[in-house]
Amino acid sequence: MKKSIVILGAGESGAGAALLAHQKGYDVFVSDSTVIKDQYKNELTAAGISFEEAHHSEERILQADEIVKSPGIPEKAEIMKKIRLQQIPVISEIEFAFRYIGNSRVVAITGSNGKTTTTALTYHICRLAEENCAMVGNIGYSFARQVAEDPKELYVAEISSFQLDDIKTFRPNVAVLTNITEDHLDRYDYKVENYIRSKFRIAENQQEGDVFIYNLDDETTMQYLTNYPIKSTQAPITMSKELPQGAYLTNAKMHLKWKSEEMQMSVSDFAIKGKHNQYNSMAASMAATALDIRKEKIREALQTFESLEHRMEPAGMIKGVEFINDSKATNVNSTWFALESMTKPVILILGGVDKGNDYSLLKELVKEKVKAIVCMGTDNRKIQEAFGDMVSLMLNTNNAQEAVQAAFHFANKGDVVLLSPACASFDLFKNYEDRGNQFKQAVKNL
Ligand code: UMA
Ligand code: ADP
Repeated sequence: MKKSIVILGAGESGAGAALLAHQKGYDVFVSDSTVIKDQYKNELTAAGISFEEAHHSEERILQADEIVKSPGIPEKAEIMKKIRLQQIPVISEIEFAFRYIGNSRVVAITGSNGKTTTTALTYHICRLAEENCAMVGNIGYSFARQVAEDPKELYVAEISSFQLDDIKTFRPNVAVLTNITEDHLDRYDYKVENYIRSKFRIAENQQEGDVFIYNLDDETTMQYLTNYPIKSTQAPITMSKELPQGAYLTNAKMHLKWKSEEMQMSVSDFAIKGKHNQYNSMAASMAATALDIRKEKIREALQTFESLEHRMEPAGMIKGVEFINDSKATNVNSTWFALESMTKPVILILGGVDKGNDYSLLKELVKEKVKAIVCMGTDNRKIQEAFGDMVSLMLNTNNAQEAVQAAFHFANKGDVVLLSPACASFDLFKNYEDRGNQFKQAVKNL
């Protein structure tokens, strides 16, 4: 008899998993608690996959041999509680995709910040080196869909903690942990240890011949590293000392050392700027080196990589006031790096959905660099409490147009208006892209 699999959630992840499961001969049923987007519904219909929408029919779901859970579904969802009670095996979509990759290799990149940039840069290097590769995962394109529709010899995968939560055998040849700072605590019972454990699972199934890249300068990573048994070869990155093996940066020069290979490159040749991007460039170069990609290719790729939309993206200059769109900064740490890289007085647009933020981490930089804060969210109390006594100019707004106009009003020639909200966007916007786009449009409207 065919093994029956239920896919929970019919977004990008669920639709991809359904296509792969169907192709591999499972008896597939897809269930989504809300109305499924047309794009995915059409795909499922065309493939002849049965599905339901706007509710989860418990009886049918609880008969499954195995469940593939979409990453956005929390454990506290009623249906998940019942599935756990019945002890039905649950896996994530990346685990399911991994089952069918054959001999292909995987570079998996996780961390609280810098995942997308490091993934896109690693992929850029791999493509330039003419690897047969694809970029998948949290970046927006389902790993399972790629495996079903266009399998490759190498997958460069951005992996979120949600996706790691239900892995069993997922074993990347190269794993990257960019850094760990508090994020998504709402999904981890507000216990940072749970979130940290989930991040370290990226290396859980690795073996000796695999490579684990992590940031020696990241306090949390270093504090917890020895708590987890890691069998793979470690390749740290750092800006604080020289290393016999790994990547380090001293006197504005990156050094890569791996086996008998050595490479040096001036950071002024990196296409993407800022200290955080130097870390991302080191991590991506180290990952490429671990894949045996030639240093000439790495060098060329680092020089030609274009920065990504909504991440410290230049959004215009009006009457000498510069505008920067860092809408992707959805937690305090990423806003810290954005502020750290500022060299002009800043009008900061902050706010949105707070995921348990500790704003005290920003206080020193705010005191030093920020002359006004424009709050853009439905509930701005925490921001006002945190910075009210150090920034005299503060204003509440509840849309991008108002926020940009207020920020421009506060700004003088030579200042910079920085949208780096430290919060998720769902109170006022569809997602961070929508927030960034509305910000850019509002700048154009000035
Ligand atoms: N749903 C149910 N039952 C529930 C709750 C939700 O059926 O109880 C349904 C929803 O109605 C919806 C579907 O589940 O139709 C959505 O699933 P999802 O939220 O997992 O979203 P996908 O479209 O499958 O996208 C997911 C990732 N989303 C999340 O982790 C929230 C995407 O990352 C990823 O690109 C995609 O898989 C492919 O791998 C997005 C993201 O926001 C970009 N990630 C977070 C982040 O980066 O901070 C982790
Ligand atoms: P992620 O995919 O993990 O959210 P991104 O590469 O999209 O990360 O970057 C999101 C934001 O985080 C950027 O706009 C930038 O402000 C900040 N950021 C990027 N890389 C790092 C890093 N290595 N350390 C800290 N912050 C970073």
